[in-house]
Amino acid sequence: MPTRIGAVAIIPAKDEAQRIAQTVVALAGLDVVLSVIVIDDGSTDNTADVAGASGAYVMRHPQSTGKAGAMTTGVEYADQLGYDQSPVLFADADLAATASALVDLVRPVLADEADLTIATLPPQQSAGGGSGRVVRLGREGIEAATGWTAKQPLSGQRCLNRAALEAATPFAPGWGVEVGMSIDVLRAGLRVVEVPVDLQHRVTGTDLRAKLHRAAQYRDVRQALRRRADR
Ligand SMILES: Nc1nc2c(ncn2[C@@H]2O[C@H](COP(=O)(O)OP(=O)(O)O)[C@@H](O)[C@H]2O)c(=O)[nH]1
Ligand SMILES: [Mg+2]
Repeated sequence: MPTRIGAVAIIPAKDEAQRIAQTVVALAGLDVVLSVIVIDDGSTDNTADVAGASGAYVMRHPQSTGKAGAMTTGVEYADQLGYDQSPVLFADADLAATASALVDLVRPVLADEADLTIATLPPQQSAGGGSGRVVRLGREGIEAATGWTAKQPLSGQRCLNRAALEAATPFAPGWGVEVGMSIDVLRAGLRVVEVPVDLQHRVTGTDLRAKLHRAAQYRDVRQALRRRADR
């Protein structure tokens, strides 16, 4: 059982061997992080080994189950480790050393000033290639469902207390998890707060892989919204 007050960090990761070590070490070094869990979701590189060697608890899916699937496994693993009452911090694997800034996301939840905090990122050092189509879909969908306008509706950097986690599960599949989570937690009447956090991640470019990523995001966000329509 945890003796300190803090959150358990959960990182869904696929093919992140280049960055996962720095991300794990940055999070593990925070006073407000009790433990770091990495769910390797069917990587074809050695993400799992690197994460384990960096001090994380690691669980590996032999096949990819999507981001939400990895997050669900992460929560189950946290519960098994005895963190079943602790807030949860979800962090993307590609934040590298900047992940240490996530302390700013955890503090308001520990202080009971918010039930769900969501990091908004500053302008990124490398330019992105997206048109913002998925961002708009997510923002407008959350707004239609709840009246709340998200600055960065797709941000995966989120800290939830147990009331918010209860409201947010089961997660919307795949890349719909963030938009579904915001709607479900708001509809439960809980406090959702966006917090600017000084983070840098790998910006998705304009190549075919990036376009496929955005297409998959669009499909999953739309599905999350459809399943929450008229409720
Ligand atoms: N579980 C799971 N996670 C993934 C998959 N693809 C990417 N990720 C992770 O999801 C997070 C966000 O992915 P990223 O490529 O940074 O997306 P972006 O920030 O939206 O451009 C990172 O931690 C990735 O390692 C996948 O197929 N399954
Ligand atoms: Mg990213």
